[in-house]
Amino acid sequence: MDDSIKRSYEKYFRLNRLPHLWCPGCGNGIAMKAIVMAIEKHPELNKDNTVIISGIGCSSRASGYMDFDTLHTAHGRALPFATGIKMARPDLKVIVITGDGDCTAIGGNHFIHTCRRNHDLTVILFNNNIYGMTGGQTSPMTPQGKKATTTPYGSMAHPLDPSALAKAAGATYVARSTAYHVKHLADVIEQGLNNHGFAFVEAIVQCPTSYGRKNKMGSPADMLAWMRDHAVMKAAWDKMSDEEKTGEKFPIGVFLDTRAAEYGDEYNKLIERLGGARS
Ligand SMILES: Cc1ncc(C[n+]2csc(CCOP(=O)(O)OP(=O)(O)O)c2C)c(N)n1
Repeated sequence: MDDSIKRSYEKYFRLNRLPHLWCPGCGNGIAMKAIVMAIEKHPELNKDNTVIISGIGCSSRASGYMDFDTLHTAHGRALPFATGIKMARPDLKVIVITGDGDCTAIGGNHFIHTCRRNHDLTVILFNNNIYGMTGGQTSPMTPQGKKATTTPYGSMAHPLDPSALAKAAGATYVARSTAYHVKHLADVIEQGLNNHGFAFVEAIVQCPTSYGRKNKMGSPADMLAWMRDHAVMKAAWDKMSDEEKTGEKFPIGVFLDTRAAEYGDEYNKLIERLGGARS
């Protein structure tokens, strides 16, 4: 292969599983690449000490393409699997890839309580605002007024903000970025990997097929331009008035970066106090 077109991240992918099943122009590949960019920059992480766990959905197919130890689990249940792996093998870095339906609908209760216990996990939610895999039904994160197959006149409900929920529930690192802001997305994922506790990153990705087409958002490039034009860095967002915050603008950046007792550490302390040894 010509050196100029050699791809530097190939070692992280199962090339025999490609091409992927995502639609042309889907943003999931961008978010998946941002994860390996963050892993590549991390001095201690490699394919042998990093586990990637996903639920079910288009986004969750990423674990099948990534050449790590991976688990493609059940819909909404990636976090219980990840918790089990982390408790059994605290030496491993456990990354979870999930979708907006997977994480906040069927998996919503697991999400709340895994945040609450502050398990040392890095969760990346690929938010395409819709149930992509099953044909475009409304998810809890579909914005009000946007169309889906189950809300042909526009969703009536207020969308769930998983960053606010993660903060309230007890996560210790919370950030958001988009498929347009690739470098920023990789950076916040990297920071999440460095957090000792529950790290949550929302990656906004375009679904041109099920979401964009229904809502007349144009081509995949148009959807990326929409992210560029509507995302506001948190520092600027914090200075905006309430009137300026109305409409479709949304903040990106780090919303929380703190420390709190991590569940596995507390478990170890208990074992020590009781005079036992953790296997
Ligand atoms: C227990 C269970 N219920 C429902 C389904 C059907 N199902 C598969 S993927 C999915 C929604 C996926 O949406 P999301 O998590 O937003 O991921 P996306 O496909 O958009 O990446 C549903 C409802 C399932 N596989 N298992």
